[in-house]
Amino acid sequence: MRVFLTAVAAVGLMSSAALANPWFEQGDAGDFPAGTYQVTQGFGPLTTIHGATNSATQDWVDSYCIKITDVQAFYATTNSAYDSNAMADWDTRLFLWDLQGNLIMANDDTPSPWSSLQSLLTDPSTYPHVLYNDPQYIIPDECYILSITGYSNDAMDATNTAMVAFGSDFDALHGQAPGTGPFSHWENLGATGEYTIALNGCTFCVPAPGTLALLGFAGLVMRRRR
Ligand SMILES: [Ca+2]
Ligand SMILES: [Ca+2]
Ligand SMILES: [Ca+2]
Repeated sequence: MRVFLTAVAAVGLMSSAALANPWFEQGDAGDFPAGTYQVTQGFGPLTTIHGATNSATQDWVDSYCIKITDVQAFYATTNSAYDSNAMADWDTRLFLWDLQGNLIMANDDTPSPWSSLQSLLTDPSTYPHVLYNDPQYIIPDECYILSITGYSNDAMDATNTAMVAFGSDFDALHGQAPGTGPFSHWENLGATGEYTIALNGCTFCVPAPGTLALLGFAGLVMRRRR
């Protein structure tokens, strides 16, 4: 009986973990591409990323590796009106990159009806304006880099030209502006603060070893029960 209860407890733990799995910034996440990015580790849906940027420590950007599992359902937002799990009381920007540093999409401010200075990356049909974006670029079950920074920090090419023309429409979903070169560095200025990015259609970049051990343990216990 004790073995059976242990198995039930282990499965119950996995179920609750699958419902909502946060990632908490470990130390300071790198800024990509000049620094590294932080590799999220865990099991099940990745639903929130909690962290902070801080101008006092020159921490202008935090970048995380995530895996997008459901392209249609995918979103990342700091706007609590869009997802009540999101949090940021400052003017955020979100960027999504592939691992080679090619820009997938970027947004500064959430469009109507959730209008706010916080940001939203999701299906292009959500936006009244999509500028230079190719929504076919996300490949299911591939890893991408999600960067959070603040207005008016820009991603720059090697000639110090902003890769995204946010000023042409802050509420739009943007791709890379025509005529700009590959991602080189950040401008490194602007708003910073604490944040919770709410996510959907994502999982962790790599499965956490501890979680795999738990799965193995549960399987062992259930086999012994038979
Ligand atoms: Ca940070
Ligand atoms: Ca950082
Ligand atoms: Ca903004």
